[in-house]
Amino acid sequence: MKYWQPKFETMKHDELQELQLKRLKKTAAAVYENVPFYREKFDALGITPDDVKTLDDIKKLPMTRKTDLRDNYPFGLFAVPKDEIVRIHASSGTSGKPTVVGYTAKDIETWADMMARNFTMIGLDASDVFQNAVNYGLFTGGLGFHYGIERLGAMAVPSGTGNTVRQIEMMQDFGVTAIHCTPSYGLYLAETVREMGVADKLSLRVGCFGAEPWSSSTRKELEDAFQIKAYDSYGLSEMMGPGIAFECQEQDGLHIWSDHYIVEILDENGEEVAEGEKGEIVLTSLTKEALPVLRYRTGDIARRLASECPCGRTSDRISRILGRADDMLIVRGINVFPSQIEDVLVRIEKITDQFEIYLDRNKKKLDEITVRVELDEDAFTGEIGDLAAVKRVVEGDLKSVLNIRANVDLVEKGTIPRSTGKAKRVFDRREAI
Ligand code: DLL
Repeated sequence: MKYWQPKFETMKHDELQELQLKRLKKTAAAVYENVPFYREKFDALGITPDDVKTLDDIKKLPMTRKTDLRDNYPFGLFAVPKDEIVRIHASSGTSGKPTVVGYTAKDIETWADMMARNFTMIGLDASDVFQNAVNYGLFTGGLGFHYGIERLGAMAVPSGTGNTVRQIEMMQDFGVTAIHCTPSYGLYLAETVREMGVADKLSLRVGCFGAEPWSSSTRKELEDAFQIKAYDSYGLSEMMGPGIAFECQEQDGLHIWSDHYIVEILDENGEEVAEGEKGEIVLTSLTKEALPVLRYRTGDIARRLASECPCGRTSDRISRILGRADDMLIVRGINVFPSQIEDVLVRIEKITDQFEIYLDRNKKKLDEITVRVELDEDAFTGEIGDLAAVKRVVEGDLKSVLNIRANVDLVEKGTIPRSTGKAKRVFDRREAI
């Protein structure tokens, strides 16, 4: 089967727009009626839901930020009575209270179908055995994927995270054909598969990776290590969780499901960027019942791609996530994205794929960036000269991409903690001095 919900996946552009407008009007009315936060925002802007007459009128609507969910913790933005909520999830974030998100029974259905769409799109069906190696808790990646796997009719292996050797044994014993995990955990699994020498005993053909940024070099690394096709999966709790945007077999950008979300790509001032330019993804949910969200500023940076795709789906499309508005490091005035550093390191032989970035301020009050990388076991010859040579290669490659000098701290393999979920890569110690 090629499509899970062909009616929506291949809907003609004008019909899709008509559907979006109908659903946008309904969502605007629902939040105005049921969520005091939005009613106050509408009142302050002097608008009512009746002002939404065309899709372009979305620009009149208020934006929503993560802080708005925090300020209304835990259930303040829910648009239905608590009795109708059948599940909550939460994203931990780095500081303060988590953001809590809620789902009605219908929301869970919508989400499962959206996931099943994605799986069908990457060639999976009921015959597949799907290992879901992410945290099954408040994190949306666990149950979000799980319900989609069951909806598709495939066999779910809810392995969760941790015990990496056991994970790999499960892959062998159960004949696992598809896996989902974070890309950083994927790299760690790949490393362990190599150490166990069982790469040829696996039946994997497909991997879904997401929940954190990753580069095309990491894709190649994962595809080579497991002999799979690796697909990018994007999502965020506030919009449901994973599944809202996914790569198809073209592996050239993500389909973002336009019958469920409206995408805007905006600049810092909240204006639409010029066609094809990078900007912040701003999303409006069109079908969410429990927690409808207008113009959510995701903080994720991407480009809009042309919606035509050889796979036949007509949804909007976006590039992979190119960075985060708030993840950009400014070192001596130069913008540095952790993803650029990852991209350089993954391509260098003799070091592992693990890394950490430290930012410090030296005695002259200048910023220093130090990248800690691990030497591969095979590359350790015992000769100081060889170590110095590896270090020079890493320093040189980083300099040519970042345009600033980065110190390289070469450490023994296994020194950097392996993460099973979202990896913490950046340690900014500049405030400490
Ligand atoms: O990470 C949902 C998810 C689970 C997505 C499993 C994919 C797979 P949150 O915990 O709310 O939700 O974090 C959302 O993670 O705003 C991005 O910054 C980042 N992120 C998610 N997917 C990707 C991706 C889940 N494919 C935040 N590439 C988002 C880059 C991603 N960043």
